[in-house]
Amino acid sequence: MLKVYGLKVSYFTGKLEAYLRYKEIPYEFCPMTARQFMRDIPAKTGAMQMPAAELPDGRWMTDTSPMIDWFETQYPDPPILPEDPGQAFVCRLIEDYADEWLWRPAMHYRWSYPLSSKLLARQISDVMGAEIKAPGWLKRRRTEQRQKHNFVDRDGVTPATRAHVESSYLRLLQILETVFASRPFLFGDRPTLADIGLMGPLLRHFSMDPAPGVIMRETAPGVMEWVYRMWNARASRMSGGLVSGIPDDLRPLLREIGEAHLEALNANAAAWQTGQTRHDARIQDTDYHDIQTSQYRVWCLEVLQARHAALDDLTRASLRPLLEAENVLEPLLRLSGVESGYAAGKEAPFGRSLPVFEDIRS
Ligand SMILES: N[C@@H](CCC(=O)N[C@@H](CS)C(=O)NCC(=O)O)C(=O)O
Repeated sequence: MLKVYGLKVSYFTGKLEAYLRYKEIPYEFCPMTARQFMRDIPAKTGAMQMPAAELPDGRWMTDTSPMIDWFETQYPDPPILPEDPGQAFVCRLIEDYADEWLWRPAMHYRWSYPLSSKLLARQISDVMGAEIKAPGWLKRRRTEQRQKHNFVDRDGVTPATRAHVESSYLRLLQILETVFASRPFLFGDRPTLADIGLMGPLLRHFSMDPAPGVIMRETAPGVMEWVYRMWNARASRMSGGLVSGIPDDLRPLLREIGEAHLEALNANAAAWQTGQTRHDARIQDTDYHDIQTSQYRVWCLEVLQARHAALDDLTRASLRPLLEAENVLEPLLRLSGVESGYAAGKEAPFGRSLPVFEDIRS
């Protein structure tokens, strides 16, 4: 059987599990130990990251976006991407925003608030550190320090940016609360890749962690309901269809993707092109400083541009007014010649994968 190595509190493990459960692809969940995370998994996949999966034929995979694309080739029915290529492209934008942009508020809410960080440090170190011979309090303290240092302090979250980081989450809740008041999933009566992508941050962090969880329960119960509806969704029990086109209530989400996520991808890619390992970014009038430049995220922009270029002329033309009006098209196409140099990118999810951040300090 397929084996999935990860943690029950992990962002990307949650995204992959939501997908496998929905598609009813059987798998065995294997809690990841520190030794596997730091030694065995990087040796198999090239990246110290979770989840990683081992196929029954012995091949290893990592990186949820190409993994899901590969699973779709093996289990095509029902497809997770809408048949309408315009909707499918918007799903890709939402997945990328969920994977890369929402990471910062998710990590901030988890590791900046002691209410969350004490609980999560215990949950993580109890599983990952089970084999490490050290006092529990020390393992928990090191977990808390490592995560806050790498994913909050070194990711541009400061007293000056904190309000903006949090406003991203609060805006998303408002947008989605409106969407789920009128239909069960983002594009209609059944899930698509957009729902799966959002499960990473919304299931494993925002709904489950104490600090953002209480905000979701109190201000966006419809989103909380969607989280568990998605977790319980099974393709064989779904009969509904999708809406046609891009519903108007998704426009504010597209605007957020254009103004926040694509701006961040552009600042990162521009820094990559000029060889800066850390960079600044101005996002929705907030100045972020000293963010780690990520080769992986250059690849994200390269892939989104390539997907947009690969759309048929009619679809590209019909999406254009919407993408222009919501400030998506200009930042999507701003940089030409985006080249991540991710040599094994075409082999993903197999081959040597790239982690999102390469400079992680323990
Ligand atoms: N692009 C990867 C990202 C995976 C990822 O970043 N996973 C996080 C945990 S949810 C991780 O392992 N981060 C490295 C670390 O914590 O050191 C994917 O989609 O699977």
